Amino acid sequence: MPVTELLQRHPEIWRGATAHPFLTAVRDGSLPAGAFDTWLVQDARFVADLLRFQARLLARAPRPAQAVLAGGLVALVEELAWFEEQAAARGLDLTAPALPATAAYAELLQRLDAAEVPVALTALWTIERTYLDAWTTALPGAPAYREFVEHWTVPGFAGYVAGLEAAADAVGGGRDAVFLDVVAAEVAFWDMALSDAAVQGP
Ligand code: HMH
Repeated sequence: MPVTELLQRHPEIWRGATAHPFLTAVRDGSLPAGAFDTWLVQDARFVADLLRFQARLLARAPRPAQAVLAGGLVALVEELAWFEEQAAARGLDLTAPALPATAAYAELLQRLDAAEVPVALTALWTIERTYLDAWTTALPGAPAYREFVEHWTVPGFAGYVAGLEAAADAVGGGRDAVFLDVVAAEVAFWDMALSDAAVQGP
């Protein structure tokens, strides 16, 4: 099954991850700065976890998938530097501990090291396609958050997601179970940012 068929098979679950209240609040500007900051700090951790997962996946990926995975790794390293700049500009501490949803997502990625390549590639495509569609929902984004909305909606990122789709399809990806696991982790991640009382204060 082509991986994009998963989106049609699970439309409501997909909507939950890509039209989440976090994103509509990024669009209309009603998102509290504390919720955004929580997301930013936790997402920087997630990207570091993703970089490790993807590096290990590259090491065992078939030849045709290597170029897109390697290109993605370089982009993730640049993204980490970008997160560091954004955090510094906002006065955020990137060494803050992982919140439960971030830790659970890291555990999912670690479990996927033991999954066969088609499953792991389906997971990676789902991870990135979620962000492409989610931030597209937030377009054009309130001025305070616009740079972030643009980051994950530029043509280059859409092209990367298309490359991952081709790589997953070439090895017979399109597995429901891992798709659902990743989408659930994405919903939990947005939920975490909205509900982090410690950052939002009283
Ligand atoms: C939680 N999912 C999450 N963070 C990200 N940065 C992406 C996906 C895309 O890399």
